[in-house]
Amino acid sequence: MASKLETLTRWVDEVAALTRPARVHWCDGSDAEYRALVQQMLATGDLIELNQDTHPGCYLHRSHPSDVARVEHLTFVCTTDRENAGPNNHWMAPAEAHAKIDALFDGCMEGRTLYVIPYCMGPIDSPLSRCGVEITDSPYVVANMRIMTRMGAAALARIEREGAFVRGLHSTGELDPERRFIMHFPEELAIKSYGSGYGGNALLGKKCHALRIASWQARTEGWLAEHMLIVGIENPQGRTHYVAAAFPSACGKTNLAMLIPPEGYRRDGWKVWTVGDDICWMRPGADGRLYAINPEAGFFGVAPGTSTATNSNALKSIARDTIFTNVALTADNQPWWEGLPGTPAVDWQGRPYDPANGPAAHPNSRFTVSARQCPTWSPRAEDAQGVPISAIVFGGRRPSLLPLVMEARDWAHGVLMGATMGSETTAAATGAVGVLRRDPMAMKPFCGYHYGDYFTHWLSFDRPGAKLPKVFHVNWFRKGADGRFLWPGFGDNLRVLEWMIARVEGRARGVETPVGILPEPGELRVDGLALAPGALEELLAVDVPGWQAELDAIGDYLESFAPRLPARLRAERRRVAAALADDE
Ligand code: GTP
Ligand code: SPV
Ligand code: MN
Repeated sequence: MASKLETLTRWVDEVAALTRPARVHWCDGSDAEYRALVQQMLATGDLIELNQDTHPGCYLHRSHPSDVARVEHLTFVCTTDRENAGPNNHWMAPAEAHAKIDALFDGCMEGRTLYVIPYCMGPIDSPLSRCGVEITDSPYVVANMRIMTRMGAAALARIEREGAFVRGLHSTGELDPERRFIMHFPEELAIKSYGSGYGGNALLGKKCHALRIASWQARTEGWLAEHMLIVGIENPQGRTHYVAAAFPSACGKTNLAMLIPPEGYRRDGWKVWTVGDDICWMRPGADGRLYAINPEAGFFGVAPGTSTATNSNALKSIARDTIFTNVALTADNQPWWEGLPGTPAVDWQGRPYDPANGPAAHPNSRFTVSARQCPTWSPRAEDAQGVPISAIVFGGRRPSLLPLVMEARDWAHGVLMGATMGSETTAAATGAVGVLRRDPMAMKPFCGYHYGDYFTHWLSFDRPGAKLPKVFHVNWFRKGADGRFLWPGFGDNLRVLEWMIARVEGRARGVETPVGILPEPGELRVDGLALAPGALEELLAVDVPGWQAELDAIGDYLESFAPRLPARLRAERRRVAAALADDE
């Protein structure tokens, strides 16, 4: 019988025959390999050295100006049966997709190095982890994958043991937006990405594997692959609850995962532990609870807005050994973005800074850093069995209507809350910014199959013996009449998490409303908080006519997934609508 690695070497040979690189390099994941790659990229200009006195081991990468975000309109899920991709995905027949993209790969690596990157998503010894191999011609991708995944020899050994791995093929190509595709073949556990060097399009372990392909695998194997942060909240008595939260791209996952408790809470002994900031894989344990791992080993975080005031943990994490992408520079070559003190000298495209050209840093500029550099990195973040989840939180940017926090009455109601969440779009994907769109479970760009089947899968976790987390919906982005945020957000979000934990432990009563359970007046700790007069009342109000209109919109949206919409979800929406009608 052929060795399990022979399958891999045969695939590498096939890809090399198609792409015709000058060299093939198998990545071992060592420090020496990383240093050599950095030196090579400094020589070619792919990386620019930052001020090594203030930022040792830090470099800047400037992407092509047309290649700065995920491209959802060029992202395809290629299933044999079109229905299985669902109305939530762009679809192409597998044979057509392979033909189209293989034509682009033909000879595309001539004169370049083909890198083979074996990687493991999740702790190397965890039964929840899954492996993949990315082939790429981009040294920038290799360097980022080294930070974001467990890459190299250990992953290769696991692949040799298990045999199974996700195949990802990537080439930067000509960076021509007309010749750019991100294609997924869930039935083949394969990904092909051409024409972009940007994060979610090119670091295939991240969104392509750990969400689109993994969500498909998770459905067949009985687990969940979600666009969620994982954070541990330790109370003054030393008890830690783990919370998983799904917010759409650029809506606050990294910030919540690294939250700094407000002064009063710090004094009392509250602590926050970071387990993950973007992706969460969960499955039921023997005790019926959901256990979660972070499949990633690093953070690919949004730079703008990161400051001592908002996220000093992130700022401390990125003080050394970090790759910055599309940020601006100060006169003494330090990385800079909107939200930091000081002034930029050079913008993200390398031009002398001129406010007439827009922000100095690209709004979707990013940092790539090892999770181990985070001061609040959880001692349990690499537990093979994962951490037990006490609460699941959904949320998005909703300038109106959605209260600061509400709790679902049960799992089905929670699934409805997640399935109908919406958010204003952000710079994390190309296209208009600030438009409300529905983004179920923050997975609209990432669910690798039909949303109707996905909702059914979520509902299926409610079964005998299950001890499911409580489900909440939050909104840090409510605005007042003056257009300003009503809630200070960031560290103060712990006040809302404390209430959730009190609910989980049965210590807070809450008040039942037709749309969910809200904090009773006085249950939310607001000492030391400077809120505008009336802001708290507004944040916790239930606007019945507004909700009736929302429920109508939700109904129309859910029906877009008929005939695969689970009846249970339709019934749940009707129940909430009826409760609202009774309330009038
Ligand atoms: P992705 O990496 O794209 O998935 O994003 P993310 O969900 O991790 O978002 P992140 O935490 O990086 O935050 C994105 C933006 O939202 C930043 O500009 C933050 O400053 C801002 N933000 C985060 N949390 C809050 C909050 O509680 N209130 C307000 N007003 N803004 C916030
Ligand atoms: C997101 O857009 O949700 C990100 C960045 O986390 S990317 O890796 O591009 O998906
Ligand atoms: Mn994300």
